[in-house]
Amino acid sequence: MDFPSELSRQVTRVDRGLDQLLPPAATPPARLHEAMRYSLQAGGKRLRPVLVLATARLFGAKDDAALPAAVAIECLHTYSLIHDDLPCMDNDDLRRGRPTAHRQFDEATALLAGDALLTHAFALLAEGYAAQPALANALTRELADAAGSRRLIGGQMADLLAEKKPSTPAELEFIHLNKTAAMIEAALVLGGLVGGADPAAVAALRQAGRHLGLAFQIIDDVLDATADSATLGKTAGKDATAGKTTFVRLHGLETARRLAREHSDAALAALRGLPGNPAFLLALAESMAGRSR
Ligand code: GRG
Repeated sequence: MDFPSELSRQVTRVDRGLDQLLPPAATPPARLHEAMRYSLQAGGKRLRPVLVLATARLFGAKDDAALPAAVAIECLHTYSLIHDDLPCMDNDDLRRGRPTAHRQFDEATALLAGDALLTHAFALLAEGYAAQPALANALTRELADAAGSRRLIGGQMADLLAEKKPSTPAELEFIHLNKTAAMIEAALVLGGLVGGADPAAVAALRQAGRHLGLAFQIIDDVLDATADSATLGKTAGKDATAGKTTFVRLHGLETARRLAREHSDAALAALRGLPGNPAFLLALAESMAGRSR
């Protein structure tokens, strides 16, 4: 398998799906729909939707069966980035190499574009899987759990509270498991559910997602401390400026890199236990561990 060309093929499928499954930019009110597309089409790495497609395919899903779920998770992820960048949270000017949504439009439009993307994610699941109500229900529950107050939103709340006082290692793990790993875990599980994975395989996907998510976040901390804003497409060095506790701050760069490696090895081990040929998923997990942006 030629990983770079396969990855670029999958990213193109996601980009096409995003274009097809989002309301056209001219839909009234056009300013809102333009803002939704502006943030979505700014060109993120598309890791979560590609994980959905690759996992669904591993379990034998037909081409495009997983596309609504893949687009849904990217909509949800993008809403979380738009809201995270708002002045009331991270107050950031740069995202995906472009001005953040509230800089490009205005704060209210950015807030509403985020709200609309979050809502649209669930509409996509309801509409895309209407012919399979049990699957639609399972996908909705999975995404709602991952995005809800105990996971993504809870992780974000804990992260904001952590700006006020140093976090313990356990608090930091709570933040990362929920703010970051929840969506990566959900991507693998959504793909598995679309492909009809059995409960044991879903549990293995969850395990892989948890470790992959932790590795991803530790690498994010390392990159925040070592890379520049142009490479990252977002403001670098923010954690240090905010005085935030990170893996790098708690453990130092060397140990953070080792922990990232350990989590990504654990993710790879869980993926290797899956049926079929997970070569693309393994290569994708490896590339997430070795990423530079
Ligand atoms: C506002 C509910 C709410 C949640 C915000 C996404 C998020 C939670 C905060 C952004 C800051 C951050 C470091 C989150 C951890 C997850 C993470 C590394 C997100 C960025 O994901 P990438 O690198 O981004 O996959 P692209 O742009 O490539 O999609």
